[in-house]
Amino acid sequence: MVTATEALSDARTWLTELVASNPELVVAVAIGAVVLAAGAYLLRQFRRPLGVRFVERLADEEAVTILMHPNPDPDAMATAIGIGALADQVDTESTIQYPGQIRHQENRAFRNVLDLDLEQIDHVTDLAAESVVLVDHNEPRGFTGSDGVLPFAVVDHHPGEGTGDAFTDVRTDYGASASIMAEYFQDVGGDPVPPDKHESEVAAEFVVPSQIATGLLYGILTDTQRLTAGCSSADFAAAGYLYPGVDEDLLDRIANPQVSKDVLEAKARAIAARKIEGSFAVSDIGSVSNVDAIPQAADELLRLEGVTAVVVIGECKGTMHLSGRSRDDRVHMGRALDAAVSEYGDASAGGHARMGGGQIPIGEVAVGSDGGQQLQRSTLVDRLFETMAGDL
Ligand SMILES: [Mn+2]
Repeated sequence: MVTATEALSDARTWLTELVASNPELVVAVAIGAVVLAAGAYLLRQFRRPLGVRFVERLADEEAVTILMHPNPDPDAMATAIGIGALADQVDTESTIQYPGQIRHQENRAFRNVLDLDLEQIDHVTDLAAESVVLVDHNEPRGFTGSDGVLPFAVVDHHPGEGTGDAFTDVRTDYGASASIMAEYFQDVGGDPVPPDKHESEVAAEFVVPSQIATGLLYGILTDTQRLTAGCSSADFAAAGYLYPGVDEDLLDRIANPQVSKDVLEAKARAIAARKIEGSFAVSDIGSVSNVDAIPQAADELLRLEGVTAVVVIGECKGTMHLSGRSRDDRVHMGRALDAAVSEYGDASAGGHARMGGGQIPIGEVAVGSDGGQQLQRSTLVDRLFETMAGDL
């Protein structure tokens, strides 16, 4: 009979002899084991939801700047406060900052109703923390020194080359950054807090405060034209997830802000003064006190039945502002505006196919670059019709 001890000792001797005669086999086995372990680790890392990875990165930082794009809209603001709430829940300090201005009534209402603490910046030295989380855009812009900023993280849904040093999540198939943000909460097992409950009444480790859930839902709604355009099923899923936390009274106040007299007057003048040629409309509304009223008047005019492309011209502080909209495949609005103002020396215009804008210093319109000949505003209107029709 062979005892267990003898069997073990035999096996040892066999193994020792094997190793002694084949040292390369041992090395191969060792390398194989290391590769397997590393592979398993990477696979596990890769499989973890992005929200979990993002929150881990966030928790490693002492303080972050959450940076929105110039003139932030509700989607940018909602995503920023979402990240702020996550940072708060992992004890990371955060400051939300933005270049430009918050002027449009919809954006002001969003900020005021939700009582948001947002800081305006002009220069790179204004950034509150070294680690910058970019939201709703992927390359810093709109302030002095923005070129030199290497973001720590990027959370966005716009196409672009921008990346974050530690974390990049750009989902161009999503209608809103707020949808990505909602998914992060979901990834870490967060629960939306119903508006009639206190955060402490929700047992989850992470919570979506009602104010944040409401803001995120509105961010999704505005960036997708109320879930009718440019959205994916992920945006619907995000809205569904947030819904139990949404405060309908707050949502109503954000979604239906009072409109200023200036804006309504500009819209009324745009309708009354419109000139129509075919399916194109151009309207010169004269002087306005609020430049933001001009694009809103253009949006309104485009709703008119039978109209497929519009340009509204308004004057403010010595400058003519042009705002164009097109839902006509024949009209590339950015190019049409660019061609229309090319005559005027200091003018600039451009934009996308569906949306464009331009500015002309008033002096340029009165005295054209063609040797002092007076260029009337009616000439500009004619040129706009011609460039929209592709005749110039
Ligand atoms: Mn957006």
